[in-house]
Amino acid sequence: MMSRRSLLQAAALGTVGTVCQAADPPFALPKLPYPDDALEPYIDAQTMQIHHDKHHQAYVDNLNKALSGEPELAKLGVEELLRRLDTLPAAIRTQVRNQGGGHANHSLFWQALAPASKSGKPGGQLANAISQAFGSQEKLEESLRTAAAGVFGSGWAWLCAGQGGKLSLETTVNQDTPLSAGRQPILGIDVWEHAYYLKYQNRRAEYLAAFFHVVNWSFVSERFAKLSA
Ligand code: MN3
Repeated sequence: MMSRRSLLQAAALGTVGTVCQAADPPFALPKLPYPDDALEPYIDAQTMQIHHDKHHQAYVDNLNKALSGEPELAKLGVEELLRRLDTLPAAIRTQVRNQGGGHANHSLFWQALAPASKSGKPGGQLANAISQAFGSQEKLEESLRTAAAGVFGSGWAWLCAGQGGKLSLETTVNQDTPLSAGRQPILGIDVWEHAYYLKYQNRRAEYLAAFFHVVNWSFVSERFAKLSA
């Protein structure tokens, strides 16, 4: 470790080039785990491109802007910020709720999708929990579709893992997340029109039927197992 004095001397000599380099913003857009067109024909490439590269990027940029004066809070990470939404400074709370919610919700959304050939089935613990809570995978999907179809305006339908590995369904409006209510989402269905309008226009039910062809059940199963451990 250089002393402050020798650091200043080194800087003066031009040997420390990184002293004044601006830090990277705390939040970054995650890469899609598959190509834009991997979910065709169920979710089209153009929708994926705009949804990820434009919409999700905007949530990340706006969250970074909102947290630019709060480096200590930014270090907590987006999920922890959303869990403690009620305790955040009023000046940033709404932006964390909307932009941070958008960032966290979409980060989970991409991971919980996969090309139809790799969609698979719920495994192990999750398969058991589904038959206990819903009777069958078909009934779970039907309940999720019904919940998602019933969201008025923009929002999400969620499958959540609760205490003792219990499953529950819920819906949220805008970019609200179950995290802020102390629950842990393992699969989310985005029912904002930007998620489906190019291909399905007003036919949300068709999008919802297509959605279940491209769920990454091995990801959702692993997430559930980790959270229930
Ligand atoms: Mn979206």
